[in-house]
Amino acid sequence: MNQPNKGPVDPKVALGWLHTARFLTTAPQLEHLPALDQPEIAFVGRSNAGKSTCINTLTQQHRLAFASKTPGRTQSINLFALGKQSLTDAVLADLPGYGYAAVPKQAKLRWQRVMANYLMTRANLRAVVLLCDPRHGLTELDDILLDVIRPRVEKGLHFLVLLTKADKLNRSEAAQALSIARLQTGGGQVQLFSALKRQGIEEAACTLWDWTHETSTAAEPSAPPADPIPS
Ligand SMILES: Nc1nc2c(ncn2[C@@H]2O[C@H](COP(=O)(O)OP(=O)(O)OP(=O)(O)O)[C@@H](O)[C@H]2O)c(=O)[nH]1
Ligand SMILES: [Mg+2]
Repeated sequence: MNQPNKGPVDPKVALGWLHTARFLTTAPQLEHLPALDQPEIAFVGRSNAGKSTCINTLTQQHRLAFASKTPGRTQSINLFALGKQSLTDAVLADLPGYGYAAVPKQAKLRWQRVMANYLMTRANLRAVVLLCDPRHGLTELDDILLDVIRPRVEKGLHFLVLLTKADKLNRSEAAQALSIARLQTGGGQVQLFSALKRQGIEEAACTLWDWTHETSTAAEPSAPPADPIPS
């Protein structure tokens, strides 16, 4: 997949690259995650927002990530390797969702600490994709997440909000959801996405490709100095 770093990437190239995704590892705790050199893209968001479905849609694989009607399906950090012929050039991370009411308080707090630590300290983290069901909008927990990553975004961490399940919105609701999310993220990159109607897939695929195939002159987000929160 040697695409020169000039001009926008052909969506077919980006989708072909994403289709190479394969399971790498799963880790219930941060310390179980392998240290990797390849750029990593984390999919985060409230429980049931559609993170796992989004990964399956972008990689054009039905059962790569576990998706389910039952919120809280993803319980560990799952990593998927990308790149042709087993030459990994990027990694996708599917994270458990937050905000699921039925989870006991202690487990919620534990997971919030694990995720905050992951987002603050994961050295190879290149980008964060925040998935948000626009019928609920960005919630308080999403705002906390935005606060956690803000210092790294200022240092070059890429960030995209995907408004999922866009098939459930009519045209004017979609336009309104887009402008609200843009306001809430301070003019950040936001787009609509629907796994069901296959909307926004090429756009998102090209963004992911661009993030991980930057020219060497592009600013590389450096590992942050942040100390982990004690668990
Ligand atoms: N209508 C519609 N439903 C979707 C879409 N994407 C996901 N869903 C549904 O939303 C539910 C949750 O999807 P998941 O992908 O498991 O959500 P998740 O964010 O990974 O959830 P957790 O792992 O619990 O955090 C499933 O029933 C999906 O079929 C979409 O684009 N449109
Ligand atoms: Mg999931």
